This record gives sequence, structure tokens and C-alpha cells, in this order.
Amino acid sequence: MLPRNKILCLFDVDGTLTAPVQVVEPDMETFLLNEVKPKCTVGLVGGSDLKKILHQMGGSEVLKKYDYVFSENGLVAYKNGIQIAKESIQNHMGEEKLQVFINYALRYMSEITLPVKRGTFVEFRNGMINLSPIGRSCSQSEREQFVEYDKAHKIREKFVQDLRKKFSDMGLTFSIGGQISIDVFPTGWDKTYCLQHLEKEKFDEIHFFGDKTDAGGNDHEIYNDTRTIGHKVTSPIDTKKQLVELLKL
Ligand code: M1P
Repeated sequence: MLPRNKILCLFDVDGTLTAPVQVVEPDMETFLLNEVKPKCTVGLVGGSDLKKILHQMGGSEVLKKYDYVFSENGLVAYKNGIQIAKESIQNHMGEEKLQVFINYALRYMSEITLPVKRGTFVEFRNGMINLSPIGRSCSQSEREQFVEYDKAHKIREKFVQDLRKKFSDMGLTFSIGGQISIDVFPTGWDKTYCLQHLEKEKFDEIHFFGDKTDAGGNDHEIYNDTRTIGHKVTSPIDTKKQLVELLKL
């Protein structure tokens, strides 16, 4: 067995350590901290922002309990409770390019006619821009109506095709994730982004555990990355079972 500082177990949060959008179970937390952590370095990597990861994993003490905490796929990175990196889309793209992009997207959306249109067509987040032709402030029933309209008229599909053509040289990825919007982020800002923060640590093995490892899932890239040994899990119980086998607990 490798010494603790040579082996890293890196965990997706949602669906891997916790049930989807739930808080970690106390016995899972005890298992991670009392059985797994003495055997290997432990890191968390989630697509959500830090606030949500801390909430799901047990509060602000999480930053000190785990060796690494990577929120927003590692755009915000902590090691032993200390922030070691912070990146944002405006810093990466620069204001000028950002405005060219946002202005174009708003112009495009202003020319679409839908059954209803509401507000917040552009939501600016730390690591991505979320574009919604109906507007994020729509009601639940308006959201559901848009889902059906979009299926029939391919509003988002056509929008993505147009954006890909128009901004082919901007190094951006356009993804239809949810129901009413498109996520736009710099190519490579998936979970593999966090691996750059680990390079100088020279781990012999980095084991990644995640549940959304299939193509299109947000664990896919890091699970298949040559720098990691990927473990596909189906639930927190399965994660625990696989750890017991891997670490011979
Ligand atoms: O399911 C993930 C997506 O959830 C929301 O999408 P929508 O509001 O379109 O249903 C957004 O938060 C989006 O960014 C995210 O990918």
C-alpha cells in the first residue's frame, strides 16, 4: 500500500458522497474522516459553488476536514483550509470579448418569438454564462411550457449551433444542460480543471470516484483522464463498498 501522501482519493459530491442534492449522511462522513483519510489524501470536487458544497458536506469546517476542496470544478480551490486558486470567466475572457459575446447573445434572443418571455436572459456566474431564451424568472408552468415548445421548435439547439459557428475561435463550450437554458464556459473547465492544482504534489495514484461518468455526464472527462484512475459508482453506499476494497479497510 502506498503512503498516505502518495495516493489521492478524489470524490464527486452529488450522487457519489451524498444522495442527489442531499446532505452527507453522518456515517458516510465518519467513514471518510476516520477510515479513509488516515490511509490516503482526500479531496472533494463538485460543479456547484462553494456554499452548496459546504452545505452538502457539513458546513464551513469541511475546508479543514478534507485535504482538498474544489468547488466549481476547481475554479475555487482550497488545500488544508487555505485558498490556493480562484479563477473566473471575466478574468479568463476579459471584459471586451465578454461584452461582444453577451451583446450578440442578447441580440439573438431578442429576435426569437416564444409563447411567453420573461426576464433574466443572461445569468452571469463565476465560471459560466447561462443563457435562457425564455428568461430564468419564468414560473414553473411557463418553464414546462417552454420545454415542450423547445422540443418542437429546437430553439436552444439552433441557438447553440449559431453560437458555435459565430464564436468558433473563442475556446468556448456550449452545453444544453437543463430545461430552459444553455451553459457557456471555457473549454476544459470541466472537472479535469482541478487536476492542475495537484500537479506539483506528485501523487503516484489519483483515484476519482463519480456517478455521472457516461458521455454527457459531468464526471465523464475526469473519469477518462489519463491522470486519474476512474471509479464509476452508483450511490454513496457503492462508493463506500469500492473504497473498502481499494484501501483494504
Ligand atoms: O441540470 C443542470 C442545469 O440546471 C439549470 O438549467 P435550467 O434552468 O435550464 O433547467 C441551470 O442551473 C444550468 O446551468 C445547469 O446546467
